[in-house]
Parts: sequence; C-alpha cells; structure tokens
Amino acid sequence: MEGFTGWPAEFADRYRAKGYWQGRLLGSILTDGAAKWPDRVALVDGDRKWTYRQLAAWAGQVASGLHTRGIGRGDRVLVHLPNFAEFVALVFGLFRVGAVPVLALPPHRENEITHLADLSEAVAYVAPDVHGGFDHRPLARKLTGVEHVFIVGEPQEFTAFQELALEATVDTPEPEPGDVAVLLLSGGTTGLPKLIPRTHDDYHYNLRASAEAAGFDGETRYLAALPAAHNFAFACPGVLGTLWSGGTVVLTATADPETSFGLIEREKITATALVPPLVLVWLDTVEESHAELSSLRLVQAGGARLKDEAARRVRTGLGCVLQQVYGMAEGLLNYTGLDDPEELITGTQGRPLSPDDEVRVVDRDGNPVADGEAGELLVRGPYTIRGYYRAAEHNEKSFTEDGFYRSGDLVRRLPGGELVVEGRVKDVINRGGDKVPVEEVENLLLTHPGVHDVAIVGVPDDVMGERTCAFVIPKGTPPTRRDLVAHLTGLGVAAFKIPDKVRVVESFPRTGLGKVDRGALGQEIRS
Ligand code: J2J
Repeated sequence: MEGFTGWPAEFADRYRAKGYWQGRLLGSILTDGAAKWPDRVALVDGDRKWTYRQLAAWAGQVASGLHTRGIGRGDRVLVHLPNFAEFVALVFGLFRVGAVPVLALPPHRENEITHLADLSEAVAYVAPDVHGGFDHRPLARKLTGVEHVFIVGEPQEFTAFQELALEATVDTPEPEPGDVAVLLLSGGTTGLPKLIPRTHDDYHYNLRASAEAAGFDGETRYLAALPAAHNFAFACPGVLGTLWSGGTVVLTATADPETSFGLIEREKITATALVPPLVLVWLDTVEESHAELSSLRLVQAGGARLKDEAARRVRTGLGCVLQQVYGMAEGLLNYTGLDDPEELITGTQGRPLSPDDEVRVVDRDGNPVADGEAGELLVRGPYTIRGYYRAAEHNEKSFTEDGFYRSGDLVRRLPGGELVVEGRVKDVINRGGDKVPVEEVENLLLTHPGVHDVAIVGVPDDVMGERTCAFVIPKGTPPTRRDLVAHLTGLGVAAFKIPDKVRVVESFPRTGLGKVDRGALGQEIRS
C-alpha cells in the first residue's frame, strides 16, 4: 500500500525466522475458530448471541457484500461504530477481503471524521443511525468523497448495514499476510490524528502474545467495556485475542459500573480492560453494589498511569488480579505478569511483551540514561510500526534514522526490565486515557474571533489523572468558557477534547527561548 513504511528485509526475515510472523491472516481467527469450536458462543451483544460458526458465516456474508460492491484489497473503510456485534462482523468481513478498517472512536465527531475520511481516502463510512444522542446521518452527508455509506439501524437515503450481508456467500480473494490489515488512530501525536498501519503478520503476533500474557483460553469470557475500536480492547488481547483463544466476547457500549456489574454477573465475565478513571469508579461503587463478581479473575488497567494506591485496592476490592498494561497503538506493549510479586503489579507498568522489543531510554540528546533514571522511551520491534501512514514529514520527527519510534513518554526502567511511566515529553494531555492533542485544539480555538492566543495545559486531577485548562489571551471582549464550548461543538470536535477550564490572561509566561512556558502556566492553575 502506498504511504506505508514496512520493516527492512533483515528485520522481517528475523521476525519470521523467530516465529513471530507466521503468515497468518486476521480473518483466519474466525474461520479457524468455526472449524475448531463451531458451537461455542463467540459473541454476545445484549440478548443476541452468535456461535463461532454463526459469526464466521456472518463475516463471510459481509465479505461477500463488500466484494460484490467492488470493495476489496487495500480499500479503506471508515468504521465509526460503538461496541455493537456489527462492529465485529464488519471488521472480520473487511479482513477477509483485504479491505482496511480505519478505526475511528465513538466520541469522534465531524472535525475528526472528515479528517480521517480525507486522509485515508475512505471508499465507505459505516456508522449507527443515532447513538449517544448523536445522529450520524447528517455527518455522513458531509463526507462527499465517500462512495458508500452503511448505517446500522434506520438508513434514510443510505444503505442499511444488514443489506451488506449477502444471503449467499461468494468466493472472495484473500490478502497477503504482509498487507496492512487495519489503520489504528494515534493518541500520541501532536496536531491532527495520525493513522497507524498494522499488518496481518504483526497484529496477529500482537494479539497472540497478548492472549498468552493475559492467560486467555477457551474459558475466557471477556467484557469489552472500552471501545473495541481502540487498540487496547481490540487486540491487547481484547476482542481479537479472546476469539483467537476460543473464548467468548461480551460487548457493552457503556462501561458504567451498574451496566458492567450486571453483565459480569449475568455472563460470568472472567476478564476485562479498563482505563484508570473506570478502575476508580468501579472500586468506589463495588462496596455498595450487591452484584456477584466472583467470576472475575483479571482486570487489565492501561491507557494512562494508574496510581499505586488505586492499584493496591484492586485485589481486595474487585476480588481479582490486576494487570497493568502500558501500551500504544503504534505497537509496543508492556504487561505486568499475572504471578508477579505485588509490588511489581501495583508499582510498575510492566515489561515489554516480546523478547525482540528493543527498548531504549534516552536523554534529550538521544544518549542512553542509566537504569533507574527517567528518559524518553524509544522502541523498535516485531509489532511496532516504522512509520505513520501517509505522513512522510511527520515520520522524520517521530522515528530515528535506525527505525526506533519516539514514544514521547518519559519512563524509568528498573533492573528487572519493568517500566514505570513518569510523564511525557510530547504535547498530548492524557485525560483518563483519552488523548487530547494540544496543538489541534489550540488551532481550533484560534478560529474563535475573541481569541488572540491560546495555550492548553494539563491540570492534575484525582480521578482523570489530568484535565485540560485553556489559557486565553482575548481579542476584544474576553470569551467565556460557554462561548468556547459552543464554538468547538459547532466545529464538530469530540467532547473529550473540549477544555475543562478556561482562564483569561493578559500574556503567557515564556521560557528563555521565547516558547510558552506551559510548566509555569500549570503551576498558576494549581496555586
Ligand atoms: C501510563 N501511560 C500510559 C499506562 C498508555 C493498551 C493500553 C493502552 C493503550 C493506549 C494501548 C499507559 N500508564 N499504563 O494501545 O494496547 C499512554 C502513553 C502511551 C499512550 C498511547 C493498549 N498506557 N499510556 O493507551 O495509542 O503515553 O494506546 O504512549 O491510545 O498512552 O496511547 P494509545
């Protein structure tokens, strides 16, 4: 695929020789599952259930529908679905024909979706009719470059998703294992979201090794409480890792404790993945709740730093093992071991998943720091990308000449190889796992007539880890937060990117180099 940077041949050969890349296609997870365990339940969504045989058949029908409409190998399809069964059938249908899902997140709105459609030159857009109070059809009308729109629910002038699944399946050609299988969204970059190309080979390894690290097997009943479109709940081990293991995936589009506890009890859930703010609300709610959570064996926590204190409460509070996951859609995953000593589980963010993950911790000049000192994490390995999709200029900054991804995370490495995340060097605010790209939101705020200049900084918060504060130098009458919220909402910005606070100031403190001193602004809001 044009715009995709692959691994140099010597690395690809090594990853194959070591058995990381096995030449398997993601679509085979379901076709093999249907052969091995036809009558086991693969997927549950509310009152609807599918066995492996049924789910594989549904994905085959979707693949046939895509093929018949001329959607095939290498074509990008913008997927904007919450945790519905249709999401699973669709991505597997796309995998089968070699079309590439671009995985937007449910909270994304016009600002993000139009950007993703343009950047990927998507041929199709798939969304629900109305979800979370938001009607996706008017948004679909604005995607003028997209040829097909499929709607789960009432399609209006578009095509119903159901119609995509042909009754009679047709033969569809298969992609190659080295092909890009999926485009994930980056939470780690400045400016507009970047697309992360993951191949069948590398992503299959990612989910297989993750399933092993999380101890998934045929008995696993995984609750997808985070959006399945996010790398964590998709493949770490998530939905794909559960299906590869022969377990059962239970979907929920809302992760609040009442809904989730009810599902854990009813569906005998054994494992789930959460972001830290959800770990906290689950812990705080579980005491008064009468839900029976004894089936739960594992809670994975990741996406943002979980405080040690909260980590210590999981074993007794939720009655299960905690696994910290420090991951990134660009690739590298770190997991604490299920049998690790308590101090590693509660005090670190885990160790790299693969023996061939090459992790360097470096200072500002790119020189390695001593173990135990904080530095930026750089990484290269069998499931870490060598470049963002169609982002040549950006790639020069985000990757070293020898192919290491610059994560922008500040970490400390312990003698045993465990990593502790200490902060970041990149301009992204991690709002409880939702990544707020500072520069993008600042640029959007600058389009408001009352904003002369703006700087967004992270403010520490007990529940979210961080919230956002926009410092605004006004032009004329100072805008209120309400004005700015209305402005951003009008531009179709995802709600999690809207500043939690707005402060009007006359000027910004500057560093010696004349840059806005974000550290000093942060201090100001704390004082
Ligand atoms: C501190 N910061 C963390 C953690 C991610 C599993 C888990 C998370 C993601 C993810 C993922 C962190 N402690 N435990 O893809 O498969 C921050 C880091 C990182 C960035 C990546 C997965 N876990 N982070 O969050 O691509 O700053 O992936 O670089 O969305 O989240 O964000 P994203």
